[in-house]
Amino acid sequence: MQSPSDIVSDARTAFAAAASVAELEQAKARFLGKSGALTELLKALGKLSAEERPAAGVAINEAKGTVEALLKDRRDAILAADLAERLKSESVDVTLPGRRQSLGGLHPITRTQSRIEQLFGSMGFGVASGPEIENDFFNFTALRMFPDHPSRSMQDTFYIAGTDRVLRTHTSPVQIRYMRSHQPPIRIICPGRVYRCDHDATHSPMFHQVEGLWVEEGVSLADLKGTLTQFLQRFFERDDLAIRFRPSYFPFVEPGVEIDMEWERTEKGVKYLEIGGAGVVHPDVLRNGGIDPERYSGFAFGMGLDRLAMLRYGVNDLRLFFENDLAFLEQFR
Ligand code: 2NM
Repeated sequence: MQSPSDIVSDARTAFAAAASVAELEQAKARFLGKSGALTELLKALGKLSAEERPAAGVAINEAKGTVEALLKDRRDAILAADLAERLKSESVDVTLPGRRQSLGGLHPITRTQSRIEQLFGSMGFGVASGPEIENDFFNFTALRMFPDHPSRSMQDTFYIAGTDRVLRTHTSPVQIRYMRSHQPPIRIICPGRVYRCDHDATHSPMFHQVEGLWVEEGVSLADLKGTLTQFLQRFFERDDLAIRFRPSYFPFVEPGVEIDMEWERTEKGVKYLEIGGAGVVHPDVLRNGGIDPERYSGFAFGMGLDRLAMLRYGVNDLRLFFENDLAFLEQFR
């Protein structure tokens, strides 16, 4: 059996060799555990004579105290080293430059739509929306666009083969749907995506329209001109912007007009640019919307939302809006 001082010396060596708290616990068991060296010595005390026992007991207890102190010192040292290591590896260099957050922004078409909704909203118009995949009735027939109408041709419209479904070619079907679920007074605009087979600098197969509808007793072409003049002058922020109506034909209105706005003012006069169409809603169209044309009348109009955005922002190619090139879009943030 080892002497208490040999055990202390062994423990000192073993604890110093332990590299982790787990290894230290294993080393501790060899000396202080149930069958550890010091425990065995204590058990053997009973075999000593009465004279030898007190001195041996004191020596063993002193050795036990020393081993426990060595153990605590080593555990503290290992924990301190672990902490220092973690502080080193997990430290943050606060002098490094930060990561930049890039700010998103609304698409110019979205901004234009919001501005249009806000301006018409201030004149009492609500916003209505409806499906982009329409059926023949709502997109064409209800609007008096009969089977031989040219805009129904395969060259103009995206049909869904084997069905009567079409990608809506205008937002007028929203207005038909709205009339069928609401009675006058009706005052709405319908902004949204529409689809036509067309693609060049000024046409995209998907583009945006804003249509409007006001149905109430006594609504006339004069109300139409007042409303659109107000809207365009406020949209372009020019109180003197000239607006002109030219007689035109659309199957869903009678009479119908093209809406022109001032483009250039020279000595010779005003040059105009066409920006939409409008008219007094045809009695048959009101009837298709479930509204009595003997009692009510109304006007409707349609404008290209993308065209309005191009004019307002000075963009000369419509396709730029749909390419999603950030170098272009970032200019509108
Ligand atoms: C236009 C021109 C003229 C129009 C008509 C209707 C409806 F559904 F009320 F009959 N919505 N939009 C209309 C009238 C649209 O766009 C060039």
